Formats: sequence, C-alpha cells, structure tokens
Amino acid sequence: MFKTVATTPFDDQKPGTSGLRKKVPVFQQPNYAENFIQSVFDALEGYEGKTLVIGGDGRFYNREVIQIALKMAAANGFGRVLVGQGGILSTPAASHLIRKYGAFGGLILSASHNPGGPTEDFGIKYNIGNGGPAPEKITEAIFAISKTIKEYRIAESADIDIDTIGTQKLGDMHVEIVDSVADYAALMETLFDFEAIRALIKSGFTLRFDSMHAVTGPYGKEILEKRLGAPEGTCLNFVPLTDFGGHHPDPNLVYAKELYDLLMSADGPDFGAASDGDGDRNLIIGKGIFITPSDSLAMLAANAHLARGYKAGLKGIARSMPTSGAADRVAEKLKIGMYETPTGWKFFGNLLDADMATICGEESSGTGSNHVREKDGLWAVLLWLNILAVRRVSVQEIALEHWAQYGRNYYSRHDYEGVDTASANKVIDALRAKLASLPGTSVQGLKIAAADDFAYHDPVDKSVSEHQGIRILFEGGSRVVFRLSGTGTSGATIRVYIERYEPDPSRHDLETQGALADLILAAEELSAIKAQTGRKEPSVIT
Ligand code: VG1
Ligand code: CO
Repeated sequence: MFKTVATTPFDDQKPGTSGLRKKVPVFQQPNYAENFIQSVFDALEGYEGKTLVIGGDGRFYNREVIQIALKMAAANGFGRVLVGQGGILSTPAASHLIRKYGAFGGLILSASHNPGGPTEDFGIKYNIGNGGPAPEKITEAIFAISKTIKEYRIAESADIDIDTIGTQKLGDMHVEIVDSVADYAALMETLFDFEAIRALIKSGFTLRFDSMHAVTGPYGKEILEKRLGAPEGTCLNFVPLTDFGGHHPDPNLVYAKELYDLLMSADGPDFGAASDGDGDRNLIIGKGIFITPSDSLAMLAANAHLARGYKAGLKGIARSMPTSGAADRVAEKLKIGMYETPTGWKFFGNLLDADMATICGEESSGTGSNHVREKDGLWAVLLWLNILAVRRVSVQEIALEHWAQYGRNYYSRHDYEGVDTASANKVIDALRAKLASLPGTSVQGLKIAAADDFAYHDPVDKSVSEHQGIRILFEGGSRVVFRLSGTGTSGATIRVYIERYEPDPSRHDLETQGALADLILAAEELSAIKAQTGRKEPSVIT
C-alpha cells in the first residue's frame, strides 16, 4: 500500500522564523507539501515506530495537508500519530501533546497571525521531542534536503476520518484522533488556581476573550466559560473559520481595534484579551490601559509566584533581543538569570530544557513558560487572571505600581510591510556597513553609545546565530533595533523597534509615540527607510 513517488526539488522551502510559510496556491502545487514533509522526515533519525503529533490552526488547506502528512507518516514508518479532532490543535496544545505523550515530534500546520483562505497563507512547522520548534541545525538540514530531494513515500489509501475521536489504522500505523482541548485544559488547571479565578468572576469582574475566528475559540469556551464560569458572551469570535472571517488573526491594536475600543469605553469590561491564528500570541488590555507585550512579560514575571505553578519562584527570564528591557529589571530584583535571544521561540528551548529560564517573552505578543515549549496565548491570559484574582486590584493599578517600582520602558514597533525585497536588503546592508562608525556620534541630539549586528551565543549548546538584528544603543539606555521579518510570504517587512527607559514616575503617563518622537526621527535619519522604500509612514504601529 506504500509507494515511492519521483519528484523534483523546489528551491524556496527554507523555513523562516517559525516554519515554512507560503501562499496557499504555492502549497497546492503538485508535490510541494509532500516534498517539504519528506525533507523533514529525511532530516530526522530514529523515528521508526515512534509517535508523531499532527494538528493545525484550522485555516484553509489544513485538512488536505493533514491527510497527506498522515499517509506520509505511515509510509515513512511512524508507529502512531495523534491528531487533534477535526485537524485542530493550537500551537501550545500541540507542544503539550508532544511532551505529554512522549512523541518523537510533531507537525504543526499554521501560518499563525497571517490571513487565511484560498489565496492567503499556509504553513508547516516541525517541532522536536521537547515540544518546541526545531532548532536551526534541523531547519537548515531540512532546507538542504529540500533542494536535492528526488522522491517521497506515501500510502495509497482512502482518507482517514479525522473528525471522530478514537483509533484507526493506516497500514501498521495507529492513528488516534484526540480531543483538541482536554489535555491542554487539564494542564492549565495544574498551573493556575481556577477556584480563585472563579471567585473573581463571581464577584462581578468582567472580561472578554477574542479568538478572532481562529483556533482558540474552543479552548476559550471550555476554559473561560465552562470551567471558570464566565458568562456566555465572554468569548468573542469563537467559531474557527478557514479564512478567519476575512481578517488578520493578529491580536494587536490594529487588527483587534474593536476589543481595544470596548476596553477604553467607560462601561467596558475590566479585562480584555485576544489570541492569534494558532493560539500562541496574546493581547492584554485592562480597562482603560493597553499593556505592551514587553511590559506584560515583566509584570507577569514579577507576579508569577502568586500562581500555583510558579509558587517556587522563577529560575530565570528570557526575552528576544528586540523585546524591551522591562523584564531585565525584574530579573535583577529577583536576582535570577536574564537571557537575550534572537527573535523566534526556537531559541528559548535550550534555556527552558536546562531549567535556566522559567518564563519567556517576545515583544510580538508572545509570552510563555516551561509548561510547554511554545508561546501560549491563553496561558498568559490565565496567569493575568490568576494574579488579578489574588491581588484584587485593577490591571491599571498593577501597571502603575510596576512602573513606579521599576521605571517604565516606553516601547513601540513600526513595521513597513510589503516592501520590495531589494530595497529592504539595501536598508539593512547600509546600516550594517556604517555600524563601526556610529559609536560616539549623535543623531537628533542623542549620543550613540554602541552599535552592532546582534549575534547569539547559546549558553547551552554553544551554537552561534549571527545577523539577528541591527542594534543602535544610545546613552541613557534608549535604543532602536532594525531587522527583517522572517514570517512573511510576499515581499519584505522591515521592523523598527524603538525603546526609551523612563525612571521618573511623574513622566509615566506620556503618550507612547510622543515619548519616543526623537528616537523615531533618529531611526529614520540612521536608516533612511522612507527614502529607500518610498513609504511615507509605517503600515503597522504596535
Ligand atoms: C514574528 C515575530 C516573532 C515571532 C514570530 C512567530 O517573526 O516578530 O517574535 O516569534 O513572528 O510568531 P518575524 O520574523 O516576522 O519578525 V507566530 O505567532 O507568527 O508563530
Ligand atoms: Co502564532
């Protein structure tokens, strides 16, 4: 029942920040998905007879690729595959299943916050046995194999029923269709005090959780409404749609504007949150106040001990380099390790496995801990709720008190999306070329203390990852960072990250863009993005 199919390589199957992401029509080319999946399997060793987890965020083409992956897993010798019912698994839930059932690894089908639909984005990511995204050594091997692949193996069989819970066989391989939510919800109950959160909600505390028509709908319904007793209507846009209702399932102030407006209104709820396409990102908004992801990381780290799963304290905190330094001050106070990694969750895996870090975060709305090896949107929401349930103060009070104690890191990211690739590369190359000459000079009255192209030396496996972003550090602790996105599917996206540290509490209520105005001008003077790309302004400001 297995056959070997001859194929020819595609030259564009290089995994980016988080797996291979392309437009759906690219994935629909004959053999395209098959080539990539075979390249993944060929880059691995010793999986025969072992377990593979497969699931995705439910976007268009999810079900088709799940069938292909199942048939290829059987033909390649996996012993068992666990599939989320209907092909649905949030990224953190998939990470948990891999860990809980001791799987060899997993295939996560998602393009995260990118739009979905017949002409939008799709993606495939391989996660290793610790539940985390494959490290660069593996993604590089996958890409190398994809460039020379000659054949793939696949079962000739009818499609598997992925909607009915239970076990089936595909050749010798067992296919288990599992509840997409149950194991994940049980894990959350071990980490957080559901009783306390239930009492908070019962006392009249109101919240909204916007799933943006993406994967967290069923997770939010089960956990927030069913287990925690939040009234119906707490979960918004909770029916997963293959095209996310035509929206970007990206929980930021641009794409979750309705939620933001609701939280800013006088009669709005106390707490609002949203998650992205595959459920690993989170947006946190308190009544009248947006919490930046960088601040959220710091505030969660400072209060985590209030939740059952983190009672013993944190071993360390890790953040991606462009993420603000707010968490660094918490680590300093707690006298625990602080690690600065390149963008992308794969770099946190070693630190978590080595128990050097407990909580990790990225400025791009990603926060998570050692409970899985992915960032986890709903986890961040529950940790916030647990903290609020214990402290019984508002989100705003937590933020103001935090800034008063640690100072405030004003922070913003400006994205120039859909820029032509050559101009984007020119911007970065030009910055790189002048790095050495910058220290000691001034722009917009700001003196440059240091400038470099960030390289990460992994303290665990000693691997080195270079060219991870251009950093310009100013005297006084402000900085601007430039890098190109590694998750887009058309053209290039230039990201500019801008940060200023403000210790003075009398200056903690400034409007963010205003507080960063001179740095924003400095970033443009240094990079000439607008001149190079012809853009007048960023396409997204977060
Ligand atoms: C972006 C974010 C990064 C995040 C990655 C995957 O990458 O900046 O922090 O880890 O997306 O997130 P890039 O290379 O486009 O800047 V997800 O939720 O899209 O899996
Ligand atoms: Co995501």
